[in-house]
Amino acid sequence: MSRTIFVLNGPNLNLLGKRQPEIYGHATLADVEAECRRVGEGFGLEVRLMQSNWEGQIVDWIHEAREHAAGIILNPAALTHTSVAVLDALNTFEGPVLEVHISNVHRRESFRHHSYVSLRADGVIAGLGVEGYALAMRRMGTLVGS
Ligand code: DHK
Repeated sequence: MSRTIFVLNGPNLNLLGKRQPEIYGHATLADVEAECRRVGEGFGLEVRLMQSNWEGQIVDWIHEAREHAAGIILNPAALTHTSVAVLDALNTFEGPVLEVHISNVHRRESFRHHSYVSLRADGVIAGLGVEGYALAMRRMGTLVGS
C-alpha cells in the first residue's frame, strides 16, 4: 500500500508568494512542500507536491494517484469553481481527498462560494493561509494511519 500523499495545486499557484500577497501571503509553494514533508515524516508519509496551470494535467495526476497515492490534498485554485472534469477524476479515486483553500473563499466574490470538488472531498479547509496544507497533512496521517 502506497505511503505517498499527492499534494496537487491548480492554476496560478506557481506564483504563490508573489501573487496578491495580501490574499495569499508571502510563503511559496516550496515552503508549503517543506512543511508538508515535515508533517508527513511524523506519520511515515511521503509527499509529492505538484502544480499545474492546466486542467488536464491535474486530471492526469489524479488518475496517477489511483495507482501511486494513499490520499490526495488538492488546492484546485480557480478549477474549484469550474471543473466538473476534476470532480469526475476525483470520483475515480478511492482514498481520502482533502480540499484546501488558502483564502477564505466564502468571504470573497460569490463565484468562489461554490466548489465542485467539495462534492467529493472528505474535508475542506479554507482561510487558514498556507497552514491549511500542514493541517490537511495531519488529518491525512489520521485517515491513512501511521
Ligand atoms: C486559490 C485561487 O487561485 C482562487 O481561484 C480560489 C484559492 C481560491 C485559494 O484560496 O487558495 O478561488
